[in-house]
Amino acid sequence: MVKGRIIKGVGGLYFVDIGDKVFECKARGVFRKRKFIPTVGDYVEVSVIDEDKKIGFIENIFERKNFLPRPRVANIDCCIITFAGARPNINFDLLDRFIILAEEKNFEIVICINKYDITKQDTIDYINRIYLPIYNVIFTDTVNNIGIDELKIEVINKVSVVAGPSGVGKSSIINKIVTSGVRKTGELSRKIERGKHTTREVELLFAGNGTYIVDSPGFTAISLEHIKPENIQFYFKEFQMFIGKCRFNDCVHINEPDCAVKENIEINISKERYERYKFLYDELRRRR
Ligand SMILES: Nc1nc2c(ncn2[C@@H]2O[C@H](COP(=O)(O)OP(=O)(O)OP(=O)(O)O)[C@@H](O)[C@H]2O)c(=O)[nH]1
Ligand SMILES: [Mg+2]
Ligand SMILES: [Zn+2]
Repeated sequence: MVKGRIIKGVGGLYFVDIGDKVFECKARGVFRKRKFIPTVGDYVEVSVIDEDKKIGFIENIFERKNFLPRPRVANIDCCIITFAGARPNINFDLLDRFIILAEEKNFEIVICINKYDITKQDTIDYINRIYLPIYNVIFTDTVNNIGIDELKIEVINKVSVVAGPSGVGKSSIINKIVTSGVRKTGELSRKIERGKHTTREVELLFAGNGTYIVDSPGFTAISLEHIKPENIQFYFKEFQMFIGKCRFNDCVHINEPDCAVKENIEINISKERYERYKFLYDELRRRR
């Protein structure tokens, strides 16, 4: 038996990277019987059927540390939340929703603001004021290769998923990072992708030893309905050092008196992020 990692799955066939080569494997029937679907990113044990033809069977799947249903990937380390500084303009409500989802999954987070070449100074200042104190923010420009080296350093030895709205340059960035497999970019590829009804194939793209990148389709909306309104506070990173310091143990930091979170607005917590917290809390409460 050899250990490896599923990097791609196509119609019941799994490509397993075992270090120096890639084996084509089928999964043992037991997985089907248990309705357990091997997933890109899974660490597996493979029994070799043919060493030369590189064919084997997946015998065992190791426990996952996390799982993302769309794109379907297991064992993600890092999420590169990607937006464009312009064209399309940043929707900050959507950005915060991406952040909340990534925080909920416990992914490491990098905020990537692409199209730096056409980004207005006002937008740069806003992001630097609101997000730079709490997250790792990297400005990139795939036309002039700005910020790409910085991003490469962040992803070394990790599996990183690049997520964000459509047209922000996710595939363009990935093409600068990966060493194999060119991603489709631009308008044409988007049309093709939209027109297809089949599930888009997910793949761990190789970007150097132990380093993999996963592309994803553009998300225009993010649902947070599975999160209880009173839990949304735990996914606002800058609130965490004040939670537990309010007068009431179950404080949700909206109307309660002596609230440590509210007392820190415009000191350690930006008004803009707090307002978006309130908006999301209200929205999730109304839906219950
Ligand atoms: N000005 C500018 N344009 C860019 C930059 N990066 C990408 N683009 C352009 O933005 C458009 C969209 O790029 P893609 O890489 O396809 O975007 P995507 O996020 O993968 O889009 P989807 O696959 O639809 O989700 C293309 O026309 C790119 O040429 C950049 O840094 N600056
Ligand atoms: Mg793309
Ligand atoms: Zn409070």
